[in-house]
Amino acid sequence: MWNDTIAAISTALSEGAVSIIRLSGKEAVEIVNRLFSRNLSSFQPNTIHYGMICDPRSGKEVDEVLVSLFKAPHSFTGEDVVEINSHGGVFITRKILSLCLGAGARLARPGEFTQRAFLNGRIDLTQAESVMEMIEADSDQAAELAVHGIKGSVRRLIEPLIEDLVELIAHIEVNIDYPEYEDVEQLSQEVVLPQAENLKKRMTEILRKAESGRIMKKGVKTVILGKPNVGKSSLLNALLEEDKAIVTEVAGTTRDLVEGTVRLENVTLHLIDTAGIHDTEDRVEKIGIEKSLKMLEEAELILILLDGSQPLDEQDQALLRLTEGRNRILLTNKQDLPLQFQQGLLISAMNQQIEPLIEEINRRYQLHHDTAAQTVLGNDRQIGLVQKALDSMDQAIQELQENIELDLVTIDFQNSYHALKEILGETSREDLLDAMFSRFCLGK
Ligand SMILES: Nc1nc2c(ncn2[C@@H]2O[C@H](COP(=O)(O)OP(=O)(O)OP(=O)(O)O)[C@@H](O)[C@H]2O)c(=O)[nH]1
Ligand SMILES: [Mg+2]
Repeated sequence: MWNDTIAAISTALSEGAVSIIRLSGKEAVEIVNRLFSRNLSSFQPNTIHYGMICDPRSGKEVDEVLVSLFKAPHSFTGEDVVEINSHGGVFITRKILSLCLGAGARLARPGEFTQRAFLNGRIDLTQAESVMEMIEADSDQAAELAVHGIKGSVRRLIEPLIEDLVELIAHIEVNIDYPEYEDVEQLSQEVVLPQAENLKKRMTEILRKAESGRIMKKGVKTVILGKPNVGKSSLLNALLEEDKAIVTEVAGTTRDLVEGTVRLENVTLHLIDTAGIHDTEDRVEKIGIEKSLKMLEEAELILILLDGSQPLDEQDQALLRLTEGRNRILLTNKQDLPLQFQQGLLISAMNQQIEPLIEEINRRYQLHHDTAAQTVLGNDRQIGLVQKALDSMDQAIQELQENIELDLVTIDFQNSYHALKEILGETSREDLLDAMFSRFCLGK
């Protein structure tokens, strides 16, 4: 518990119908009592009271307000919380806050209410993160993910894994510490291996869904690649349905990267049109080509454009080799002209005939799109920690297969366990010890 009582304006600082000034801490009630026309101490918790805020120094009435009262531990932060609903002017809201500060409160740091809620055990770390994500949500999907997170969906996902791991680790440790104890089954590598594999499978599945969720949230970095004049900028414009990039019949028109974002049915693409890749002595073009190749490294989807009206040449072949094995779509452009060959899908960028490409992209991301709806893990921190837990589990599995002693393998189980606990913001060994001493009745 903290000794100081914090205060802050909880609503956006702009003109509106109402503003909320929130206080949390031991003295929240006392501080507001110094400003409020009524005595909150005599009221029941979870009640709202009408009255006036007065400046204690001048005695003047400042605003007509509604004050909500919450008592520890049944409040957002787990402490006494008082919320003053004032009229929504910027001046008046600031004035009431400054009166609260003058009466003994300290200005809260950003996120401090949520931090106290976490430190007081009202919410776990994933719920605190979800509060932040809800505030930042910019789509239905992001908001839905956040609201489930606030209600503890990440805990419900991770906790069963933690429990099974605790059980396993405790069992191994009891075997090691009390080899003579007969009531507890003596574990062997063969018995433990399937359990470890089962845990690995569950973690992998969680990560697979999270990856889909991440792709859906962030969009896909998509690079349009091809030699000069094949129609890359025309394709960008067709996808964006606007004339964003300059198109001319001159080879080497695009010298720098041109970007745009398009939302298709199943995925959002962050498109990058690049300088046509070929050998050139032109200094500006050369820099553009270097940028194109750099973008290629980071690309998550590559659209390779070929000019169907010209024979496939060595430059095209070089690009095909360069992108071998990547997530790419081959496109033969200028299908309106007599075709010399066809590779991949036929389109005409100039005439906006790109349906086959759009269909293919939607098809490719269909699964991610559907899976994303089941995603629970919201952010990179959580995903990184599940990955860490999985890496340790992989290590453990490898050791089990090599028949390494369980007292060594268990170190990897513990690492895996700690990573999962960290997701929830808990790092103590306490529940491991609890499990050891309570689940196994050792009579000691
Ligand atoms: N007939 C036909 N011409 C096209 C098509 N797509 C693009 N073009 C033409 O091809 C020429 C080059 O198009 P751009 O889109 O500038 O090609 P680019 O690949 O961006 O070229 P650089 O930026 O120079 O690398 C222009 O004259 C376009 O009008 C198409 O589908 N059919
Ligand atoms: Mg171009």
